[in-house]
Amino acid sequence: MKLFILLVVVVGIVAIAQLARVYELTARLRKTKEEDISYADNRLNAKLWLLFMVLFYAGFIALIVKYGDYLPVSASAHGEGVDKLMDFNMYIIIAVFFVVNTLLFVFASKYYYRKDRKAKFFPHDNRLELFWTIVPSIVLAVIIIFGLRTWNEMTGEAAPDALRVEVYAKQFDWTVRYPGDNNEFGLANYNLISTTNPLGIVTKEGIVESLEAIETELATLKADVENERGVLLREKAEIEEELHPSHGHGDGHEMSAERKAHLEARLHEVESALNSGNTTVLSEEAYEAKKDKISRLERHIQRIMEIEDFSYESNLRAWEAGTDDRIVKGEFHLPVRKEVEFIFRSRDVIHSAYMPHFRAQMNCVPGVPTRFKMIPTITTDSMRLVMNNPEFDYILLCNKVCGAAHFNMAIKIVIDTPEQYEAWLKEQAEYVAKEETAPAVEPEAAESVEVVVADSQTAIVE
Ligand SMILES: [Cu+2]
Repeated sequence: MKLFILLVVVVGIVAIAQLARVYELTARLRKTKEEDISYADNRLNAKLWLLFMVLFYAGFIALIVKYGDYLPVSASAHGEGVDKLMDFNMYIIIAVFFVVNTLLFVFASKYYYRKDRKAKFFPHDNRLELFWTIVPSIVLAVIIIFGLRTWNEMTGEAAPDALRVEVYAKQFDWTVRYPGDNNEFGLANYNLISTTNPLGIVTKEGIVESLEAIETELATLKADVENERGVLLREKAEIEEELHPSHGHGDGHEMSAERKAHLEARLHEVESALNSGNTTVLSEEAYEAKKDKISRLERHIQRIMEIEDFSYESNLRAWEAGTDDRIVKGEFHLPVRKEVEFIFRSRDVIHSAYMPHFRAQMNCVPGVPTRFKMIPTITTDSMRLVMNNPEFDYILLCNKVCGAAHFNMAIKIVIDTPEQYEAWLKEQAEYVAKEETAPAVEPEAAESVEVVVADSQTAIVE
């Protein structure tokens, strides 16, 4: 079938080329120049112009009928406002589209070239200028005011009893955090991000654990660097040279007893390290890389200590707030008809949380939490009935091209009745309790998750 279409297209192009050639030849026979266009030609083109306008409009209307309703009914309270805004804009755009195109085609058709007619010279008209300045200004002002009002409804202050939910983006998945019984999120700090603490929640236990992990790594690295054979041998040679100069210095400068004792002690250390059998042999690059890693880890420790320094007492409450946070992956639930305030964070690059059924989208920016509020109005079960699709699920997608697996960055949203929601929430483990058990990761996803976490850890240490 594809081959057939291709064949038709090729034959068509050949036919048009041949027709053009025939036309050229007949023109030469008739002794007219190619660029001389006859009255009949012009009139034909004028008519075709109108015909094209009709076909163009017919195609446009057909597409609107077929694809105009591309989103299902809005499932959030503000969604109606967004849809109205969208429709209002579309009506204006479509009206302008018809007016402008009709003028374009009809004028081009009506005023085709005729020898006996001269164009009117019409350089300026104040009334016209006023008209096409004032009318668009008013229309744009209305669109902007209407838009701002809808925007403010979505981003305004949430009610004090609103449910707060944190949506955390990273390459390439979503993590959702619920504040727990105190309705207060625990502090988070990127220096504490690890496999067991993907959001970097600050707790005393977490800080101790992170510091221990870094110290262990640091100890291994330091041992490797300190026992490098080549470096030790060089140091030994240097000390020996200083203690027993092979060429007399001749400046009569005597070494102090203190310095001598220090050098001898160090020489002893170096020799016993060399004889210990624990020496390492590293290339210059590997040696430098390890030293580099040591200084990065030391800086990391420094940064973690700074969290602790950061008015420990006043933050103790916030630290404790984190212990009952609930962290979920794969899907998250929200109660119907309850105001939800979303807080968005990102670990690595800009992502965008897009919830098409709720007519909501917000960028997730590293270092800058963003937010908006919404009220879901239709439960997943009801929406399945509305859509006549028992498989239907709400979804939150990444809508910023954020990297190789961007296409796969989605999380299911389940809108529950308040009772279902409470029951679900109870099943979700609290953060500190969860820490003791292995992190819940689906077996088939485990490998990729681990790779991502390892990557981001290096990124953080760097
Ligand atoms: Cu993304």
